[in-house]
Amino acid sequence: MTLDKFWAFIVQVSDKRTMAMPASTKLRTQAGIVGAGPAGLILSHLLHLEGIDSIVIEARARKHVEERLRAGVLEQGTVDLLNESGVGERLRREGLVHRGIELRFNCRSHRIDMHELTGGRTITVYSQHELVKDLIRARIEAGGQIFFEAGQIEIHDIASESPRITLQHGGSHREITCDFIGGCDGSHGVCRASIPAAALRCYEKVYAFGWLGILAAAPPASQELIYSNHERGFALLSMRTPQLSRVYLQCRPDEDLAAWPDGRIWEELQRRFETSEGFRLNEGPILQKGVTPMRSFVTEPMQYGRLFLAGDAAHIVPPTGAKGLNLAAADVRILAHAITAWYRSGATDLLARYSEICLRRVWRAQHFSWWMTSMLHRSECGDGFDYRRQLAELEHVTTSRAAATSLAENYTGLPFTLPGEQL
Ligand code: RFL
Ligand code: PHB
Repeated sequence: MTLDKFWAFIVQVSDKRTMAMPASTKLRTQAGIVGAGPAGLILSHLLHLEGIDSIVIEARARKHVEERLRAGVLEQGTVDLLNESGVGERLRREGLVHRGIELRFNCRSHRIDMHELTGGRTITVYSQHELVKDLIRARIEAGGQIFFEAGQIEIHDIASESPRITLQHGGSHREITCDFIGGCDGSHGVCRASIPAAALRCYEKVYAFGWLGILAAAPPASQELIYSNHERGFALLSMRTPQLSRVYLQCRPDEDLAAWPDGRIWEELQRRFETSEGFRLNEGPILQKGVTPMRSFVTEPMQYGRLFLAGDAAHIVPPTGAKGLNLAAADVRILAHAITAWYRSGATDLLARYSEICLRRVWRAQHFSWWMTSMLHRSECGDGFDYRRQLAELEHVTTSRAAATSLAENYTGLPFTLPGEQL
């Protein structure tokens, strides 16, 4: 082959390659954030307020994440964080502020006055998907970039100073180089799985039950949440608005929804909430139903190189303590402080302590969530010992001010900065 023919051949081959390859875009940002759930969106928002740019990459469509029915209870500290960072306008208008909860057992109701016991702390009931809508709108209005419906998301070089995220988006291949990656992609995402297994220790507890949850077009029969321990199993009355009840009942983790027509769900719920005074739930059309299995899970550490895990990507709690979203907010608040300190002064101290600081709160919430779960759910085996033990514990919590105060402090949320922590 002559030299001319050789070069013609090379050009032909490389042309074919270019045609076969999808268009590729290289992007650069300071923080690449995987996941547009509460953790990823709050992180992106907090960084933006500090003048730090980020790109959020989300596997699902915007409509999907804005309609996904999940948490409802926000701790005082989470509400304060959202208000102070300027995204609390609708939350203040539409959120339902609660000063207490009810514990129900032996067909009797006992109110825990959290507001009085904690010196004025409350919780706010506001749908997670409404919060997600508020955060997405705030990011987009501020010019933030969120790539919804991204595919083939992979992260690379996390042990280096320039980690990368590659993905498919809008028909083209994208490569995002950044200084930090926020791994906010929930419990089944790619981030945790990208850390070498030998660098992580995972702790897990799987429960023998789950929750069957419904959203019903029926005014909640109580203004406050009711956690009911019943011999037939646990049940929880919550709400989304004064017209919408959110109700859960303990079921098997693999419960078949087909076996639960609406009539059976209401009948079972009425039994589990019964009181000697004849309490009745308000019934109405069931708009959504689903089953959630329950587990406790913690990854240690929550960091590897320049990848920082936050929220459900790092830890899962059973929902009985209403802590998951609140932990996600607490994680990213610390991460935003740590990243900001690095850009301001090159300080690495907070980044290095990120895991340790978060994990103290995570394990506190793990204990509280496990404790609430074990006090309220029916255990399948045994001769009734567990049930008698639960009744003794509930009796104690509802008659001892010290025990009730402990529940109230944990439920409304411990202060964002735990003793000895300086941010
Ligand atoms: P999320 O909300 O799961 O968001 C992760 C996002 O990442 C996306 N994703 C990916 N994106 C890109 N690439 C990938 N490979 C990806 N894989 C996944 C997902 O589509 C998603 O958009 O995690 P985050 O942000 O850490 O937030 C955690 C909370 O969602 C969760 O802890 C709470 O919902 C837990 N939870 C509750 N928490 C509370 O604080 N208070 C409550 O009252 C409360 N109630 C609940 C709950 C969770 C429940 N279920 C359904 C598990 C009640 C229930 C029934
Ligand atoms: C909810 O409203 O979805 C909710 C409330 C309290 C919990 C869990 C979930 O403990």
